[in-house]
Amino acid sequence: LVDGGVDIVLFETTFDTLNVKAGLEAAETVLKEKGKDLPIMLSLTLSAQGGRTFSGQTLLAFLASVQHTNIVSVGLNCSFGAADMKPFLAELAKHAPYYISAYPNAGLPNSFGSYDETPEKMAVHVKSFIDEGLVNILGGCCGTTPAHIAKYPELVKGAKPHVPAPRPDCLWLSGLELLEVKPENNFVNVGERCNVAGSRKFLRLIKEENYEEALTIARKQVEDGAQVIDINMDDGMLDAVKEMTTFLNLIASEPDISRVPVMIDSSKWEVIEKGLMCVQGKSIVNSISLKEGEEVFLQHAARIKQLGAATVVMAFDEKGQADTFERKIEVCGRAYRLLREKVDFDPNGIIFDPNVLAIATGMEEHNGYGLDFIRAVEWIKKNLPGAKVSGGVSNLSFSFRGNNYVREAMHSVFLYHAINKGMDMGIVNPSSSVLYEDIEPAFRMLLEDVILARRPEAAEELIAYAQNLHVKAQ
Ligand code: THG
Repeated sequence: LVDGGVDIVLFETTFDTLNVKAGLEAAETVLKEKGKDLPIMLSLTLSAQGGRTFSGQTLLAFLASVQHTNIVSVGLNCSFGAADMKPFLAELAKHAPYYISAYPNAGLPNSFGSYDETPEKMAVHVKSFIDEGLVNILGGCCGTTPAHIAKYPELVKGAKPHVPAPRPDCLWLSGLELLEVKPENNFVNVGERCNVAGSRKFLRLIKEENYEEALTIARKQVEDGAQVIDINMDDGMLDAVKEMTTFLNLIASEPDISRVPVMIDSSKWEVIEKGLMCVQGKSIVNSISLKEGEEVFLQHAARIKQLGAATVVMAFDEKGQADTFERKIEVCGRAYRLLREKVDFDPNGIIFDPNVLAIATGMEEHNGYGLDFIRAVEWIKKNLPGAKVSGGVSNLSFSFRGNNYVREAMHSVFLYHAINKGMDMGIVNPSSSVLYEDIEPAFRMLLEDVILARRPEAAEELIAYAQNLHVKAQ
């Protein structure tokens, strides 16, 4: 098409977002190759009423999925007649930061499958799109004729064109539904249990290829309140690319799970890239870092941007994992500057993970890890505009494995303080039930002493307390 001399590239009657994303990526690649800067238009068709795409997304979830592309317009075609299209067009017009197009059918099909809305009738509906400032570009789809289109010039005379909505200034994620990560919304829970390294049960089910039951783990997390689910298939005995793509494809056909965005968790780049190619929503990559230097880091970031995901950036560089406050802010600050200056990565999609490390392990040098994380959260939120902060909360209590009450209480006290400093999201066990307010005050004080490193003896006291609790429980 480009070689043939088209002026605009239009994706129309689109019904599957993953397909659209692949097409948009192809268009971007070809245009770059040919050195052309043609506008790209995108037009969706919707399934019946309800206003979802055929692949099940709401319009807002769809907008999040294509947010990374440089389309000039988005709109609706086919699906309904103009009258039934209007509420969905209005929703797009309200939220999409693009020009809006509409080319409806001539009404709904009759029992013979043809369309019989007259040019006069259709013009009345189209006029209301124009009068309400919903559109910039108009046309006709099935059943429309030159006589239908000939009505339009009269209608648009003197009309005000639609003004695109501003770009969102928060992080948009999506599965079948939109998830907006912004301060007014609460802390975002990312479910940790679909992780072969973090759940013995999940590992066993994946090894046995019992995907049906593995899906129930994902489903339960969403039921328990997970707003994103982390998926990790990194295990020496598994083909991680195969397991990740299999599981993501299975989730895609379970609407009660794929309602939420996914976080693709792997230390292998290939798993991340192949995983991204399975998801229609706007997902999170977990993770990239400066571990292998700037070149690889930027190459991965550019590819993530092109595939349309947000990304977790671990505080890790060529020297290793950042464990102190100073190291955490050094690495995060450097990564932020690189992402902004070298790849123009959307700052809202940069999610720093300043490393939640185990505390009260018996090693004195670990005692400051909780506080150093919380201080890093505060620094990132103050100094790196737009960036989000996340962390693997259950890491904090690794030395209390088997003692779930103590672990959960530690997590809730830790989160209370970290969220207070601006932590946006965390990888957690969503079925955890210990609330900060319900922890017995003396115990809570001890936990605060440990987590905020207020007294050097506190860690030993917590270890003794936990052992005592454990003995009592037995
Ligand atoms: N940062 C980022 N990603 C991460 C982590 C992080 N991904 C993995 C991990 N850390 C977060 N996920 C988990 C998942 C489970 C546990 C801890 C962290 C966990 N599991 C129980 C255990 O090991 O005791 C499992 C018990 C069982 O088998 O059921 O604690 O920090 N970006």
